[in-house]
Amino acid sequence: MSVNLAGAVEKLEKDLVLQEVQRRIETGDEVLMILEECRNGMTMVGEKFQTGEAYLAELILSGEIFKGVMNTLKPHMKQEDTNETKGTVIMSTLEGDIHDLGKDIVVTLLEARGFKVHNLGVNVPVDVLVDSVKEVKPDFVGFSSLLTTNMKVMKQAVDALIHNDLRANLKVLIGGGITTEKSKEYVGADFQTLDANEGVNYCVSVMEGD
Ligand code: B12
Repeated sequence: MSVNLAGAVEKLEKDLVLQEVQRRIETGDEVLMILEECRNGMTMVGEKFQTGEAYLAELILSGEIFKGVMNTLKPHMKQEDTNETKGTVIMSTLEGDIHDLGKDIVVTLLEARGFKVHNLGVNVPVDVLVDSVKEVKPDFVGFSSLLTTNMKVMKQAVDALIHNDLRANLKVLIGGGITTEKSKEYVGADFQTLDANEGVNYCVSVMEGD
């Protein structure tokens, strides 16, 4: 019998979530569909946190459950059969924000599609990002952001790239729960999405010159 995955994540039923994810893999369900359902559950936990029905401990637990889901799904993500690097990406969550689950999905999918990814981690200061761009000369810079307060830091980062004459040679993409088309304009990014796979498809299409 099929279990409501988002509901099980919302109720923080770790064992049930992991069993169901395993069962869905065995029955041939799409990895990205499974991920999306779990993400919906995380959003529900977030809503409960906002209304005071859940506490920080529940947020932490939901994060641990999601990491377990990722560990189960990772070996089943399709690896593109190529030795050629499609392009280079620097990914980070900037200063003030430590959410990394979405960022790490993007990193995994990019690598699976043949991109070389420099994952700078979380809470990354703008000057560290700029130094890394100078050194790596990536085709793309990706920011993941889950906090409204982080929006201005992403803008500072793009401004710093412009100031250092680095912006023209790369595309900036942003994603993560709080980002919107409007924030893309504010930050000065080229692309925004709430869907990791869509972000990867964007990178592929830029590299293919579409
Ligand atoms: C889990 C969680 C945590 C965990 C994070 C664990 C971890 N290792 O990441 C912990 C417990 C640490 C945490 C802490 C906090 N959190 Co929190 N957290 C969440 C929660 C429930 C889920 C986030 C998540 O991982 N979702 C699943 C992932 C897969 O989704 P995603 O990030 O959106 O990623 C997808 C896409 O957006 C896309 N994507 C993501 N990034 C990128 C980047 C690029 C380039 C691309 C192309 C695509 C892309 O790909 C992914 C898959 O498709 C959210 C609720 C929510 N609505 O999101 C709150 C939430 C983000 N947290 C919130 C808050 C307030 C906090 C705290 C301030 C709480 C506190 N009082 O301490 C702290 C902040 C600490 C800090 N300085 O960063 C608020 C933010 C509100 C706001 N608007 O600013 C939220 C929205 C909860 C709420 N509704 O109030 N949190």
